[in-house]
Amino acid sequence: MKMSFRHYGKSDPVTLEQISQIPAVYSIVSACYDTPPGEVWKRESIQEIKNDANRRGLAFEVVESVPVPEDIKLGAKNSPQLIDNFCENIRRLSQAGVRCICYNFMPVFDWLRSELERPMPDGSNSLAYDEKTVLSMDPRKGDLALPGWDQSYTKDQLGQLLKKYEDIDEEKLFSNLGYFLEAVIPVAHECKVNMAIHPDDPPWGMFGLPRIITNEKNLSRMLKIVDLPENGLTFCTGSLGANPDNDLISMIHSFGDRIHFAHVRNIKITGNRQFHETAHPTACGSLDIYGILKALHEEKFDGYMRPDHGRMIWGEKGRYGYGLYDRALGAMYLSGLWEAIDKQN
Ligand code: DNO
Repeated sequence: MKMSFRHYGKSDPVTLEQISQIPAVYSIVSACYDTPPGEVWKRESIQEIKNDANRRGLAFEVVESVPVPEDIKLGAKNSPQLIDNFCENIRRLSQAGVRCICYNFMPVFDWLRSELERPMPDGSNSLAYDEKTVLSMDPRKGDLALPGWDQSYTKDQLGQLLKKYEDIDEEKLFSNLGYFLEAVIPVAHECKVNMAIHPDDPPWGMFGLPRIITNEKNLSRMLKIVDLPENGLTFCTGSLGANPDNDLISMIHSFGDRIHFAHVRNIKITGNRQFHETAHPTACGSLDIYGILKALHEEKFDGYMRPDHGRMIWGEKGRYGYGLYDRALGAMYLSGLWEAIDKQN
C-alpha cells in the first residue's frame, strides 16, 4: 500500500512542504488545473507538478482526475475526438511516471452535498448530505445552490445540458461508458497505467440524471466490459458506503486486485439518504474502517490509498473536505492501522 495525499496545485492553501511533513505519505494525487476538460494536458505542466513534488521528496504517481467531458458521457458526435485526447493524456502521464488515473462517469454533477459546514458538537464542521434539501432545489429553474460542485454553468447552459440527458437512461449511459472503456483501456494497458473509476457520490441518481457506478452489480458489470487488469476501481468508502445496502467488505473481496486506488473516509448515516462526514476512525462513524483495511490487506492491496475528506478542525479555513489537519490525522490513522495489520500477518 502506498499512502498518498491529494493536492490541488498552486492554488491549494495546503503546501507541498506541509504534505511532505506528514509521516508516511509517499505520493501526491494531483492534476493539471490549467487545461479545460477534454483538452490535452501540456507536457510541461505535467512535468512541473512532478518536479515540484519530487523536490519535496514526494512522488507524483496518481492523477485525480482526468475529467471525462459531458459529450463522451452523452455519446455525442465529437466523442471519438475527445476520447483520442483522453488517450493522449494517458500516454503523456505514463511517460511522466504516473501509474494510476482516477476518473468518474457521473453526468453533470460530481460529488454532491447539501451542506459544507455542518457544525458538530465538538466545534468542528463537516460536509453533509440530506436528500430532502437536495431534492427541494430545481436545477432547471436555476435555484441550484449546491455546494461541492466544481463545474459552473450558467442557468441556460445547465438547462441545455440537462435537456441533452433526457434521452440518456442507465442502459444508454452504460453503453457510452462501454464505448469509452473499449477505446481507453487498451491504451492504458500498453502504457502500464491503471485506470480507476470513482464511484458516484452519493451512489444514486438525482434530478432525473442516471448514475451507474453505484453498487456491486454495476461495478462488476463495468469491470467485465473490458476484462484487463488496467480496467479498475477507485474504492471510495464514503461514496459507496452512503448506501447501507453496499457491503463494503464483501465488495473488496469480490473486486480484489482490480482495486487500484482506495479513498478511505468515514461517514455517519443518520437517516434514509442522510449522512454527514466524520473523522476517519471506525468509532466516529458508520463504516468499519479497520475491517475495510483488513479486507484490502487480505486481497494483497498494493495500490495507492489516500485519506479522503476531512472535517475542518482547529479553526482551519480551506477547501471544503480538503483541509490539512483532519486529512493528516486520517493519513496517520490509516497508516497506523495498516502497519498493525501487516505485522500481525
Ligand atoms: C471529491 C472527490 C471527487 C473525485 C472525482 C473523481 O472530493 O472524491 O471529486 O475526485 O469524482 O473523478
